[in-house]
Amino acid sequence: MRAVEDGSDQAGSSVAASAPAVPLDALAERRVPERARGLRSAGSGGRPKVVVIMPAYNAARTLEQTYAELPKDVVDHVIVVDDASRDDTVAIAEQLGLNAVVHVQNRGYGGNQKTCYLEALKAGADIVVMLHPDYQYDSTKVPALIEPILAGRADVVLGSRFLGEGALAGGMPLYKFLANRFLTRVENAAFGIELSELHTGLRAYRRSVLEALPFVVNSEDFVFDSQIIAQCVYKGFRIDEIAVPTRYFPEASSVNWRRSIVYGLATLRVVGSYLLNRLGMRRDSAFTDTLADVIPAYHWQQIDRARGAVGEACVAVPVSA
Ligand SMILES: Nc1nc2c(ncn2[C@@H]2O[C@H](COP(=O)(O)OP(=O)(O)O)[C@@H](O)[C@H]2O)c(=O)[nH]1
Ligand SMILES: [Mg+2]
Repeated sequence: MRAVEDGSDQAGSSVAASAPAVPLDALAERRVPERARGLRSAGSGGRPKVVVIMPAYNAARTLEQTYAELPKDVVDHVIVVDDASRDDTVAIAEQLGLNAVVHVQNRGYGGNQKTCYLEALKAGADIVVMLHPDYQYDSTKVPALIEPILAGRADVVLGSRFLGEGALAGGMPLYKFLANRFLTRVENAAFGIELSELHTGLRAYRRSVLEALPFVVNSEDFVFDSQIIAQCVYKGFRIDEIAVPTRYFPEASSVNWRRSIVYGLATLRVVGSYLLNRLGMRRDSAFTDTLADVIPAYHWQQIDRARGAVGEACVAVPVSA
């Protein structure tokens, strides 16, 4: 277990001291993935390394069950980031033998994901799967979730609660159902995509997607999820989806209607900002920067070195927005 103060990994200074220096012009380079390319072997058994990250907050009662159902044969590593929970989330993670990173202060769901992705990249992930540890999503679907990335057909895959059996059947409250449908429709129209759900807590990202996005400048709150989708679309990454059953029960949902409204309005603002940037009326660095542009060289070196050891190739080419 390690403690981090601000989402930035404080551990491993001795490792960094021995790290090879990265040329400054390489840091400034815009890194864009060679999308059509498949992934090189890196995980166990000669396949890409799959790292599951769980942004946890008061997940003690559901973490074990969520982890138990994860197909271990396709998952190489699990990282739990605890956002200063008030329950035994960290103790449970340790009992399960999971790599736990613990914030010293509560930062919020977006802040939690920032730590999750930085840790996963430093751990050498080729594919990063975000899974909420609240047992809401069927984690047995992870192999199907990563398949489009492995096959080279997609860069991001979302586990949709609106395909298949449907979210209402799984117990999603009607107001969340309607709000989700409305927001997804607005986003689809603005982004020029056709997906059934953009607000899911089960997602898979190709490594190079996370490297290409300045996600650490995003919100510390729930709207992080909408921002990262808008950034993916802006940079031309291909987003696919699969059906994932959902389960609603008290521990699986802490977001009440008031926070949902804040989230909805913030998402509409993200859509507006995307459109202004797309139409050339504004130029926000949140859409144009890469991860290397916004994090200290200390952290980028660790990420860069982890990819150099295992990951897919990145080539310096103009962004196709
Ligand atoms: N870091 C952090 N995570 C939170 C907070 N509140 C909820 N979460 C996490 O955010 C995720 C989504 O929240 P949840 O209440 O399940 O939303 P819903 O299922 O969409 O209604 C869950 O994994 C929670 O653990 C918070 O204040 N901080
Ligand atoms: Mg939930």
